[in-house]
Amino acid sequence: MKDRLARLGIKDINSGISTVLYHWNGQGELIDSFSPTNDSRIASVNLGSADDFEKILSIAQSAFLEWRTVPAPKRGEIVRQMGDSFRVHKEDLGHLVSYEMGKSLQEGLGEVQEIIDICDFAVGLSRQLYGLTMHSERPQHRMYEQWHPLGIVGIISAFNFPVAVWSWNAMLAWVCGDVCVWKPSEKAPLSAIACQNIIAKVLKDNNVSEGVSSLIVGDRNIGELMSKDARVALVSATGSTRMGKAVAQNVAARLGKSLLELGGNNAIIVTENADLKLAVPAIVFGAVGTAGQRCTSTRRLIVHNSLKDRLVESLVSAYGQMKIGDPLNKENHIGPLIDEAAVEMYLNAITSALNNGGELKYGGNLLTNLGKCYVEPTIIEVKEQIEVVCNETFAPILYVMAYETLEEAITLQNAVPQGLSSAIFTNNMQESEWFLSNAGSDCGIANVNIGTSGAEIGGAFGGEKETGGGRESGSDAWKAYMRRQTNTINYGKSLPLAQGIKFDF
Ligand code: UN1
Repeated sequence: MKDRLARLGIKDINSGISTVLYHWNGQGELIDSFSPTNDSRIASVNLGSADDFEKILSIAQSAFLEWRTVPAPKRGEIVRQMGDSFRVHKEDLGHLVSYEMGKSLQEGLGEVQEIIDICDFAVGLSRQLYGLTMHSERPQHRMYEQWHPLGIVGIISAFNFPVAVWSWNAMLAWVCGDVCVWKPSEKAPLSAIACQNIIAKVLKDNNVSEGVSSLIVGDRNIGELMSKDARVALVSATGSTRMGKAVAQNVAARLGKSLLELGGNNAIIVTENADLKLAVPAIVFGAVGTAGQRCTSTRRLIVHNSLKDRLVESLVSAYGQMKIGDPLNKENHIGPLIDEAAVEMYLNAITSALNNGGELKYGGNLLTNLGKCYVEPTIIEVKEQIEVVCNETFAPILYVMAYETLEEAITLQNAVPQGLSSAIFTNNMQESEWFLSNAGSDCGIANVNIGTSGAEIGGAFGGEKETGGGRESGSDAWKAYMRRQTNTINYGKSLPLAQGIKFDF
């Protein structure tokens, strides 16, 4: 891993790695980045301080003045080079993500692939930042709209996707002409530093100011500074609902823009018309993938009464075949949770479910022989949607509930505060159309015969209610990173006023 870190520009791992830009070292305290895979310290990093934040913001501000004037397709060309560089570093960065965060190597590499894909998407987008034209009601007038860059985009990212979700924001923001200040999770700072190193080299090779991409590793104080600072035009935050509410309130108090991608509590409905050969692997992948630490992880299974016992039996048998252990070993499907605090939340949730009528069907134990953060994926059957089921616990716990009518199933699916992802397994067209209709799922993502996780970058990603309402990544999510300007041009010799108003002077 040392060689990989060195190739990603992460050296001096004992003396403290600078976590702000390259002119100075972070002035905040030194923190350690631990690998949950084997409980060992990987490196120490200097947190950025409030002073560092101030310096970064002024560099970002001046970088923006130049960057916004670079034609969008030329900005796209630089993002294209970034994508190429991520291709070169895919193996090393994928390994680091897996080692620092604990997800399986395949998932670590998959995350880097998402960066590469969003780069490609952004390159095409750089020639498609379209505005509409409208017909003016006034003669010899032309009316159209155009999209301009916003300014500084602050990105707050979470530990579970330490690099991909940043890239969804940053790559779009850059082709849109914005500059980015990134505060990654303190639980995975090295993956972020590696990305910043890759980006910085591409910017330098193109003589672009490094202020286009700034990184500051910091705690919630830096997040608070960012959300309260009127120079940060857009704060895009991914993480817990609690964090998102704090960010949203600070940003709203100054009437800034925020884009929130917060908690999910995603359900799969399995109807009596489902093909279980599709449903079982989708449920297993959704519930145990990334050890249940995706925003889109499947946390609830709502299954028709007639199938419940059979499905639970199949799941228990599939869970029994899952290999848990060092995520860097390709044989293993499930790695550890991020830290001991996460393990505690896993245990608390299970205790709460069992104390409130839940019945343990699989798992529930710590795997201390593997390390401090390894847990068994767990299945708990509940009779009704008790409180713990309505909360998002970032752990591989699947709650199973039975239903009788589809109406009941959809009501259960929607009866949680979060609204990110959802799925139905059915081969019945009426059931799937109902689920996708305005009276169906209330989530930002609704799938048929596909699980809740594993969203592609081409679609707009995000959800409703406590998930925060923001949309990132594909489709027209780019509009959140730009400001719309409506332009009316009079090429005539008179000044007809709108709404037929006339002055008689
Ligand atoms: C997240 O967990 O924050 O849907 C993002 C997925 C991923 C994105 C998850 N592509 O699984």
